Amino acid sequence: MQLDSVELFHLSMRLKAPFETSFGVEQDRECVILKVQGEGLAGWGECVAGQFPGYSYETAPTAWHMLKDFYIPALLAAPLQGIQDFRERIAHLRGHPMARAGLEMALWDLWGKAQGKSLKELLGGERPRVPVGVSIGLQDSTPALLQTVQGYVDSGYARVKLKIKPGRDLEPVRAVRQAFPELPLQVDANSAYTLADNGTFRAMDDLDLLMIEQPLAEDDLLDHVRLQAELTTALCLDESILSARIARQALEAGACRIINIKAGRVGGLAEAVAIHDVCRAAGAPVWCGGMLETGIGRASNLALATLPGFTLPGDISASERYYAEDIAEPLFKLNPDSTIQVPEGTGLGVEVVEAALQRATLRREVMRAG
Ligand code: OSB
Ligand code: MG
Repeated sequence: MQLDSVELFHLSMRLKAPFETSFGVEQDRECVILKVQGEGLAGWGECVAGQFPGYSYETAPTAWHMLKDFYIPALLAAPLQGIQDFRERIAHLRGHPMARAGLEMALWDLWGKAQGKSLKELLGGERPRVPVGVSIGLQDSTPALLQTVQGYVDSGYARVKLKIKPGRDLEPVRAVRQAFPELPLQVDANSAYTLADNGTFRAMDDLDLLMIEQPLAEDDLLDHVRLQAELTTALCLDESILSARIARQALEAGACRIINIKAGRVGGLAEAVAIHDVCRAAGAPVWCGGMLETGIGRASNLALATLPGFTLPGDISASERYYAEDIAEPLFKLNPDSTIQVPEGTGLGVEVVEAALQRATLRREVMRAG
């Protein structure tokens, strides 16, 4: 396929409510949107690197640099033979998974449109809709948290994830468990603890949680093995799982029993599928994580979550949970059974609303082939 151009958009979008995690508060979410054009078609991708390096070392500006100076020139250097061709061309470039994943997503969208296939079909997905939950940021008080949880339960979310950090863990999580005894509930620490905090997690063992997500540091598989051995609750790794190889090693070592898959974190949808396959072979359940995506990244997450190993609800909430104005249509709505419909159209199956995209754009640049 002959490619003509790649366009980059650095976006800032106001969240409906600030999203607080153990690494900081986000009110205006940044990302880089990519538009790849060729043979009369356009493919869109979303790079989930944000404003500051809290979740990972990447930021929208570091991703912009990697895309502009390395990944896009490599892509535009020759006609595209397929996704694997692109992956091979950039394989010698180290790191920056979110940057490469954003561009790869645009190629999947473009490839799907060229082949007349949906991303779900291209990835080998099966289901027409996927079970979802909601991820709730740290709240200012326990009463505020209870009210927020009630609001999401009332709007139909059948699984809730609570963010925790040291000093804001046992008390609020216990309160939610007490108020919602039957609610499928899990927590996410975003790497904020050390093994010295094992007492906190042992106490959580009594709260009937689905899982405890990423309690310890990203580069600390060994202490996760130790912590998992002390708990009956399953650990789930997010930040630590950067490739299919690490996923295999984490499961083999017993560092976790569940894996959160995010295409951005692992360098793209192809690697995400490879992680899914590793986990499926090992009998470990996976679910699709989220990075507060726009409709573009949300469509990609939904397609990924149709693969058969995604047996747990994803952090893929309805569009209205995030932004007053999204940049893609149609908006994703929550069904009464806490599922979301997966787009049927070719590629990602969404249309970008160019006026909304423009309103959110901080800077924009076009790179052309040859
Ligand atoms: O750790 O899963 C996480 C958002 C930003 C960065 C990291 C995480 C999250 C979420 C939000 O939990 C999930 C969503 O997109 O709704
Ligand atoms: Mg997480």
